[in-house]
Order: sequence, then structure tokens, then C-alpha cells
Amino acid sequence: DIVPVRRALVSVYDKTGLVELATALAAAGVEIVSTGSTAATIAAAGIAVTGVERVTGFPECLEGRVKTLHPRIHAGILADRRKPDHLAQLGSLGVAPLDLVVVNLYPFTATVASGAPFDACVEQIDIGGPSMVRAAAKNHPGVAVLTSPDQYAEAVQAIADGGFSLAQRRRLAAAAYARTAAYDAAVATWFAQQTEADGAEAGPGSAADAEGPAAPPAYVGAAYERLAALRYGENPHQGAAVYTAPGARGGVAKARQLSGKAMSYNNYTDADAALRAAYDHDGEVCVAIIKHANPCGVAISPSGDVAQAHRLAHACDPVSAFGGVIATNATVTAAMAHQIKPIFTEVVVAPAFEDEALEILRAKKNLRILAVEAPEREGWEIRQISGGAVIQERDAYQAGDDDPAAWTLAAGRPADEATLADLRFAWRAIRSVKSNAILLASGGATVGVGMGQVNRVDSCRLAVERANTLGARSTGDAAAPAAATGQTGAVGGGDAAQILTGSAPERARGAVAASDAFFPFADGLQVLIDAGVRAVVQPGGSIRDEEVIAAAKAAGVTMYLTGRRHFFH
Ligand code: 93A
Repeated sequence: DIVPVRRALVSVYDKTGLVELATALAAAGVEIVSTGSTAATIAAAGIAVTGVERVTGFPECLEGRVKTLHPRIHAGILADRRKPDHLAQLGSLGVAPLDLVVVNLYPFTATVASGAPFDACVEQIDIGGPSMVRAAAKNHPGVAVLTSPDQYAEAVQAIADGGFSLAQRRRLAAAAYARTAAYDAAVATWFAQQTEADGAEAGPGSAADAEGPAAPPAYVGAAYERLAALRYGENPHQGAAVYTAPGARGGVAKARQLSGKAMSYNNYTDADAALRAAYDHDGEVCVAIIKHANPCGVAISPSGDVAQAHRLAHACDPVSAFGGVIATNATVTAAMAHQIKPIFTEVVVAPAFEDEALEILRAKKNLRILAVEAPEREGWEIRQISGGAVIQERDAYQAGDDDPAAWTLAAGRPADEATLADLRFAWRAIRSVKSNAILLASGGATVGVGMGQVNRVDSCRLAVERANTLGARSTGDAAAPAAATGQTGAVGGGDAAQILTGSAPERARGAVAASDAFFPFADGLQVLIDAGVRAVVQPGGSIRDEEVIAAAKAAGVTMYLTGRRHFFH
């Protein structure tokens, strides 16, 4: 099933490895047919090359829009070598078959990313390249197709060995279609975004009409582009890879890794959760620490000091922060890096790092350091279900309920400024906690998180219990068992130690609470009241709201209703 290569069409935008490939083709006696600047590059290297116009008998025209779009090219690619009739037709038409197509496409995505104007982006939509790639992939029983310089080394070897095997040609065909699918998906996504930008069509984040929010446009869910294979998935027996979404700009998939071991599947998902949590506090300096997709600490710094935000986030639950992923929406300072150093941490992800901070963190060889651009807040989230997928708009924190001015006071006295600030923080932080979620906060930091329970009263119990016990493990005698396993709560010196060792038990007393959805009964709220919670923010909307509000009133607890819930599963 080996097909020898006698004639190749080479037309590449990215000239990486081109001369080496052309040299190998020429050495193997392959005739090279090529376009414009590709042919010029090959000829300049002293290698014989036939210009595509010589084959088509038609000049390249329309500023290069028509180069290879010609039946003499496409018949040469598409003739089925197994059919004598096809070969006879080629003979009578005077068309020589092409056995290899080497194409890489106009850089559409890079042009968009460069901020080029609309018409310039449209000009970079490759038409002739994908046509040849798709034709060659279809006719893989007789033709091999290369779409990336990464494939040249294998191709050179195959040609030296007498040609490509059927298995190789099939693999290359699959890669070729993945490439053109991702290319078209990027074009489709960009086009739809431009249309939305013109206000011609509703999209995510746009005001919902009376019938509810708009469904995702058809292009959402189109092919993702594979970036890299991962060592394994959630568990070592599961294969995995990481992909980028068509048109994506920021976020974890596009992060630059500055140091550390290779990212794992779980590193990616936790880094994503951490980033989401940190970037939900726009306008504040925030640090979020994530373990198993849930926050074990989120904090903002009133003075804009990222190291302080980290101390506060860490102090929430120093036990769980061991082996966690740390994200911030601010530049990592040397002071923060010093604090992270003694704590076993999987990943630190941030928009930027001070040079000294990077130096300190790089000394931890295994620590993965990621520089990211802010993740996009608007857009679509895809989750697979058996037989398909569900797609929804991202839950953007800018939803109107983010602003306490829009809340309704349902019980107790209006909160003072500091309490309202804590309630606002808690309400922003709750949406990165898996449902059912109850979050206790104090001084711009979480102090107890009850996550992922199947009823709300258990989430309340968990939040209170964790608030009243976890902080204690980093103090005095109780630190011993944690320290023995390396799960020490101590970070940094000076006031860092003070914040941690000073965190007395009973942190629920005097804290505020947020609930991601309404209290279906008063029982959960009662758990919070009994623990000494002073103020609560929740969506409201339960048929037992009256009962719930009455319990808050009876206890003298302030309660605000937001009118909107934030489930997160
Ligand atoms: O403008 S096109 O869509 N029309 C064509 O007929 C065509 N043929 C090849 N673009 C076309 N190509 C692309 O030109 C290839 O995909 C490749 O990216 C590029 C190489 O052109 P050159 O060799 O002139 O630099």
C-alpha cells in the first residue's frame, strides 16, 4: 500500500523547514510544482521548481486570490489512481497526477489577533489552500497531504523509504481535515463576532428579550484546535489533550508557561477555576486558591496589596491550600512569592510577575508558573453529555445583581458600609463555589466555604464547621498534625504569621454569608444564625421565603435578596 511520490505541489505561507523539505524532495527525484513566493524561496535555494502557471497555463491573478484554483491542479490531485478510467482521462487531458500536497494556510487567526482591519482579515481567508488540502485528504488512497512543518521530518523519512503507507496517508488526511475544520471554525467565529459587534444579531451578554436569552449561534461548538497531548487525563489511565477554542484570546488554554513541570489535565481545570474566581472581583486585587475545582480561599486586599490578599486567602483554609492552585488578577510581587515558597503548590497563574517574584518561584522546580491574559467573561460554555452537548452563556458577574444598590432589604437593619462591602465580596465569591454553595466571609476574605452538597442545610453546616475548625489548625498545638504532613499554615513572617496564627476558632461568629440559591427552608439559615452570622445575601424566590425571612427577623439578622441565583456545577 506504499505510494511513491513523483510529483508534489508545495504552497506554504509559513516557510519554516521549506528549503530542507524541497532539498529532500529533489534528492528523491520528485518534481516540485509551486506558487509565487514559495517557488521563489525554493528556486533561491538552487532547487529546480515548476511554477504553477506553467502547469495551469493561467497567470496568478486578482492579487493572488486565484493561483491554484484550476482544474489542471485539482484533477491532478483528485484522480483516483485505482480507476483506469480516471488515469485515462488525465492522459487525454494532458494532466500529470500530484502524489503529495504540501500546504500551510494564510495566517487568518494571527491577522485577527494583530488587530488588523476587517478587510485585511477577510483577505487572509485562504481559499485555494484549503481546497487543495481537502482534495488531497479525500484522495488519500493515492495522495499524501502535509499541513504543518511539524510533519516534514516524518514525510522526508517516508519518501526516502519509497513512499507513504496507507496508514500514514489516512493519519495525514485526518490531521488535514482537523486543520481545515479549525480554520473554518475560527473564520466563522470571527465573522459572527463582527456581525454582533455591528449590533446586527443578539449574542451572549446582550440584553435578553422578552422570550429569554438567545440560544447559541450554530458556529459555537465547532471544532476546537488541538494544542498538545497531555500525559493523561483526570486519572492516569485516561488519555487527554488540551485544545483552544476558535477565536479565543485569553484564558488558561492560551497561557504562557514560564516554568515548572508540564501542565496536567487537572492543573488545567483547577487553574481555570482559580482564574475564574480571581477575575470575578473586577476592580479589586484578588487571590483565589483552588483545590479540586473549589475555592479553599478567596480574598481581596483593601489596600491593593496582592501579598495581603494571598495571606487572607490562605488563612481561610491552610490545610486544603496544600497542593492547591493559586490565581490572581494582579501582578505577583516578590512578597507574595516569598509567602508561596514554603507552601506546596501545583500552579501559580497570574497576568504578570515581578522579575524578583519569578526568580523566587522558579527556584521551585516543580511549580508551574503561568502568565495569562484575562479570560473572556462573555462567551459560551460547552459541556458534553452522552450523545451530545449542552451549551450555555457564561455566568458573567456583571449581572445586575452584583450591585448591592439593586438588592432588596428583607430583614434586619440596613448593613453598614463595611458589612455591605463584605456581603458584596461574598456574593461575588459564591459563584465560583460548586453548588449547593454557602460562603462565609469577613474583612474581604472567605472564612468558611460549604461546597458541593446535595442539600443546602448540609452546605450551611459545612461552611460553619470549616470556618470554626480549619483556621484553628494553623494555631498553637493544633498545628502539629498538619505540620507533620507538611500542611503547615505558616506563610512568610511578620504579619503573615500573625494573620494565620491569630485566626481564632469561631470565625463564623460575626461573619456574613452568601447563598448561591434560595433557602428552600429556614433550617439552613438557622444553622448560620446559631453560629453567629450577622448578615446574609441570597437570591430569594423560595415559596417559603416568608418563613426564611421571619427566621432572620427573629434573630435580628440582616438579609438582602438579589433576585438572581448563581448555580455552578
Ligand atoms: O488566495 S488563495 O485563496 N488562492 C489560491 O488559489 C491559492 N493557492 C494557494 N490562496 C492560495 N494559496 C495559499 O497561498 C496557500 O495556502 C499558501 O498559504 C499561500 C502560498 O502562496 P505563495 O507561495 O504565493 O506565498
